Amino acid sequence: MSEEIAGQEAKQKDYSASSIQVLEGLEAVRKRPAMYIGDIGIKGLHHLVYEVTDNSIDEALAGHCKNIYVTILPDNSIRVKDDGRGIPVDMHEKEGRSALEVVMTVLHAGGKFDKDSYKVSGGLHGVGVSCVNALSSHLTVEVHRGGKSYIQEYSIGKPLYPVKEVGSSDYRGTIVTFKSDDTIFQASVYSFETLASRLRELAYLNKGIRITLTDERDVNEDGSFRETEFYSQGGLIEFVKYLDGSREPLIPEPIHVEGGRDNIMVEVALQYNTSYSENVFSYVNNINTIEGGTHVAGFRRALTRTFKSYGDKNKFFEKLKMEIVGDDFREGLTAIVSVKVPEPQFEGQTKTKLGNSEVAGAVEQIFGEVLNHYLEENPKQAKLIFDKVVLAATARHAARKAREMVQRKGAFSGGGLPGKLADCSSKDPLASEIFLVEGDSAGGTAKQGRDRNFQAILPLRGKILNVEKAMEHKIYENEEIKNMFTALGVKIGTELDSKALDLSKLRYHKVVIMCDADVDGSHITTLILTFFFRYMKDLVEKGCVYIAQPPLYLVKKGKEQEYCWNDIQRDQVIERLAKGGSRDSVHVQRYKGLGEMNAEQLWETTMNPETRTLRQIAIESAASADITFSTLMGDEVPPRREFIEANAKYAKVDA
Ligand code: 0RA
Repeated sequence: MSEEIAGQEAKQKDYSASSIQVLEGLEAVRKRPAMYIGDIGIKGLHHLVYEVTDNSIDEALAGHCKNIYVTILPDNSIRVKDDGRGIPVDMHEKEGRSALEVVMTVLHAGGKFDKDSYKVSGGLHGVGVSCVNALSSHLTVEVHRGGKSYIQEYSIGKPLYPVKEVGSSDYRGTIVTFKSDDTIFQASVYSFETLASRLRELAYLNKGIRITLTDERDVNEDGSFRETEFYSQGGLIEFVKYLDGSREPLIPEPIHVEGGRDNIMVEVALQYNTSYSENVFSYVNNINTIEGGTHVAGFRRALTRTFKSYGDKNKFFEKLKMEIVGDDFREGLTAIVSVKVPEPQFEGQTKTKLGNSEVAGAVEQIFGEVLNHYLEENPKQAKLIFDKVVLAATARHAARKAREMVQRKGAFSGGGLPGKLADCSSKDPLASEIFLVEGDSAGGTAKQGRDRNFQAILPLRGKILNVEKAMEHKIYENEEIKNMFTALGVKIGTELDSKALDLSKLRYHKVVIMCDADVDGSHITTLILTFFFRYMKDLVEKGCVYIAQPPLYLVKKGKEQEYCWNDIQRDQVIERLAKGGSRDSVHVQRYKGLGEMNAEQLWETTMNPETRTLRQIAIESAASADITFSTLMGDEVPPRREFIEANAKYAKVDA
């Protein structure tokens, strides 16, 4: 490989030496792609787009770019175009080749030319565009700069020719087009929704940037493409309003803070709503820090301290019989904490927890001052918030008692397992699975069909409680929910944090929701998922929650029969079994419920690890998951209708 490159540009003295290094770098990326972009599945695939977009966002944050266009091309190539300054194309002295080529082929070379601005954005892995290049079967970069345009193409990261000038141009900017390498990625098809939700988030986090997403795979009747534009002038204020779109606000406008200290930029927006859930989303350099960190700690500290001292001073807590705690100030709170930090230190299991200690103080001071000012200036709003806080403290007391009841029962009554649970014989959680089954009758079939060595069955009675609308103590009093807690061996709440989850005694590492393949079944699945998302989020984040996929049809002709999971499959099988003859001899059975299958069929199609398909539940974005659940399961009807209408067109055929 080294000879190839050396021959190409022998006139540059250092060219071959630096190129060998480059190739080794890119080779490392191709050998261990997961180390650089997280994984080689659907997530990693989308990550490629974020890596490229982040460069354009950086250019925008430096004040040189206003528009970013992301396009999914018909063959699932991606084009990212911006109107920034264009990547420099002049000779890079040390490397002996064009700066553009260096940016595109050297690991971490991205921001090195511009010492004045630090790279603020950067996907989770922040590896830069050269990684995307290494993982693309083909990539083209086009630069429009100084009245001229330049181009270079690459195959799996290797330049096909030196950067060439291709003509004059009155445009200014960079265009990167790439096709992911099918020999590396397990997936190649992009999801419009997934890209849209990240780009929407980026638009809110970086106000003033216009981001357009176009899907050329999806042509409208008039010949135009499916397209959405994301632009936010209000930034986090609008983000909070968007997140709370289906909740009833407590105060008329979100509280908003923007400031900086020691090179750290801090922005916070928060709103209180009439619900009971806490939704604090945090970002560092546009990365969603799901594990929190010092910025969140600073925010919480300022919130508790400022509210507590204002409440004491104004005698809001006098009639309260219990001590007020931090939790009480966060019920019905939706907040976004976004910081931009020059050298972020990421810690934690998923490297999404900010470690920089100096950030805590910066956030605490900047946010605390503004919050205090807000309370002093807006006594009416302050009163609304404090009435809610006092209620929250009272309810917390009730919830804690209810929660302790569940856990005491779990710990002391003969192993504490629910009577309805048909447990498996294995005691190894890693090897064990539990099926949460809709209804006693399907539960019975599943009990007969299962492999009792490692599969447990817990039948759930009909529609479980909608936790999105219920107060916390009601949730711990609900029979089906109590059963889930005790069967799973999951404890919730500690002295310090009422929502903390203890998974150390988790009894099954696969939790499979198995409901009928009809409207009611989907509703029940959604109710159960809402419960897991709000009360056992860690379990979902660990990838332990799955949805079973029972077949929709059995197509039969004589002795031949085949199960089908969607209409397209069904039609193909009918065609095949009819063998060119009449389709009337072919018999199609539509399964509406699990109950229509016998134990053997249920095992064979839905439960047997050798033949079944499970859908693993992953949280792509905490913010968009929150929107989905609050809109679908919350109180307000109009946003729900809008959501369903907007998504109906794109719902899967087999959903
Ligand atoms: C470094 C320096 C300069 C521009 C960029 C990077 C740049 C990179 C990307 C990646 C995607 N779009 C981009 N746009 C710009 C320019 C420095 C100068 O012109 O003085």
